[in-house]
Amino acid sequence: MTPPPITDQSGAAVIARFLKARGVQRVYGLCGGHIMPIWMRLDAEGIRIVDVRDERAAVYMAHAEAQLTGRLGVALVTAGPGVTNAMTGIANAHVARAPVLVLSGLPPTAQENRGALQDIVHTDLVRGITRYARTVRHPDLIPQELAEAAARAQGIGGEAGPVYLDFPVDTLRGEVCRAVQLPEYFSPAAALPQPPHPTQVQAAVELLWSAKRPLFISGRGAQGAGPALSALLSRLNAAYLDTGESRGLVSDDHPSVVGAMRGTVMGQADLVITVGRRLDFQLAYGSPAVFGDARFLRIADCAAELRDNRHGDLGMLCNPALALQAILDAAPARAPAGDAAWLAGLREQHLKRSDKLAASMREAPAGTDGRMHPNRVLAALREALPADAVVVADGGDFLSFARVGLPATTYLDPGSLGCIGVGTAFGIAASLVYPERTVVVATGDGAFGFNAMEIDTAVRHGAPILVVVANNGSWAIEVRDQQETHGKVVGTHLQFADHAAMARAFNLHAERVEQPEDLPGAIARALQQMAQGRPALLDVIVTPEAASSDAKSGLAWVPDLQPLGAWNEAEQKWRAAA
Ligand SMILES: Cc1ncc(C[n+]2csc(CCOP(=O)(O)OP(=O)(O)O)c2C)c(N)n1
Repeated sequence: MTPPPITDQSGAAVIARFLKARGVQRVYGLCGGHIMPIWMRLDAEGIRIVDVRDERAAVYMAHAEAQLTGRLGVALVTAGPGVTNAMTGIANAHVARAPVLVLSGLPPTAQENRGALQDIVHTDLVRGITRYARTVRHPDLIPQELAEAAARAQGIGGEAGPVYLDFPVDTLRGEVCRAVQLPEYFSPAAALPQPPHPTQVQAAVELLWSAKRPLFISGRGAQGAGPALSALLSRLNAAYLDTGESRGLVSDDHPSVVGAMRGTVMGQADLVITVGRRLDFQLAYGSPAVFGDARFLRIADCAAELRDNRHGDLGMLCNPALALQAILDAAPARAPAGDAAWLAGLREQHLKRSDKLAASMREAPAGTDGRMHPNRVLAALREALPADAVVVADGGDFLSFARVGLPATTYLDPGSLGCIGVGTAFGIAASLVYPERTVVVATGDGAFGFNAMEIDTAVRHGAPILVVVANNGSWAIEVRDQQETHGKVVGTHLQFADHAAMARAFNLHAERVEQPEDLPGAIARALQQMAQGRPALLDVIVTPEAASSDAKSGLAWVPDLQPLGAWNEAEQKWRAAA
């Protein structure tokens, strides 16, 4: 008996047409019977299927694409283990508030709850980590459910984030009534402009122009606000800190950029302005123990970035780019109130520290084991990479070194879920989104292992990324925590495995590097191969003895009140004093 055909009016065909109409160019997925109708219809519509080796990677890639482009990222995973494998990726997109649509299948309705192959209630599993999670049991509901899911993912009427839909196979094969295929479901939903309220703009102007030491901190929600933010920083003599969520938004050359003085400026500011940024663990939860009696101005388009931990003196629920522009327009003639000498002093120290770091990285000493310092790898990459290279950082200690040591205008990392293992998948998506740019994935050997198999996807899909594995034969940041906190090392050593041999097995250009002087040549050869469209991997042996700032700050041992040791102590004192 042959299965029924997947017609032009089938549920699967309508899903593919919907995605095409919404401008989706790529769907990341791993095949299976329960989603085959959608898979084949995507191909028929000319949507590129990027077939991966683990569903988790498919969602990571959709997430990276969404974060890089601001558009919907789409992953297609099969029923049962396809969905459970995808869940870490969905959780990561949830925490990152990335607009990702995850699609899956289910056994046919007539077999529901009878012990069918891969029969499990997916929506129960993903509900807590999605903005919308539904099973679509009738073909006629498909257009409106897709439109609703896409709108929720993009934060229209709520907070952006992942959404999930699945379809019993008979729904995919069944025909969708033409009458319900309304054009309005297929045309992209217009995001609301969300302008700020004029009264709040005026209040913000008063706050901003009364501050002597204003500090702006940007995050995810600041996308598109770069020009207005840069102009406002100059108008106010304000200091600026970026975060991993918004690297590249303000040029490193801007006199307000003081990233190397993070701790100092957080303690000195008298007004902190968050632009689309949560006051999460990376910002000491906005605690007065760290920020003193600074006032807060929160500007965001969603609740999570508006009043998490601190409501502040003013919270503006609106589009942050529009808010900053409105503030600029409302105060055309005012001289800056910000203390120019304060800012200039911070900037000078920032530049000094940054130069000192760059110089020390080039000469960082080897460990007592004779193996090179991870900063030597980063210094060599700094020399060789073009200015517009996309950097993906991943790992424990190595992520921490790379975050500060490898400047980039476009940057991705595991984010505040601490979701290590995203590196290769994020890199592949970045390379597909920006085929003309160099993409480098700087990863620890532990982090690389999670989705190492995706190097195969990179080769098959012509994503010429450079994966640099900092191979220290361990989960080093955890080793150090065990040594220092518990006096014993257990279950945290890996092999100094030959990742280059593994990569060659999948047809990458690959080399192992053990001496710092061999790095420039190896990187140059890798870049040459990448220019021919071939991904490359460098397996660089580094010492596990180099302690990163994250290791020294106490992040690894998870203090009780604050994420870092010093902040924890400050918080204890502050609470005790009350
Ligand atoms: C999925 C996941 N598992 C475990 C952890 C805990 N963890 C954080 S950093 C780290 C070590 C990473 O090791 P590696 O990538 O080799 O980098 P290194 O510290 O050696 O530079 C671990 C296990 C995590 N954050 N995420």
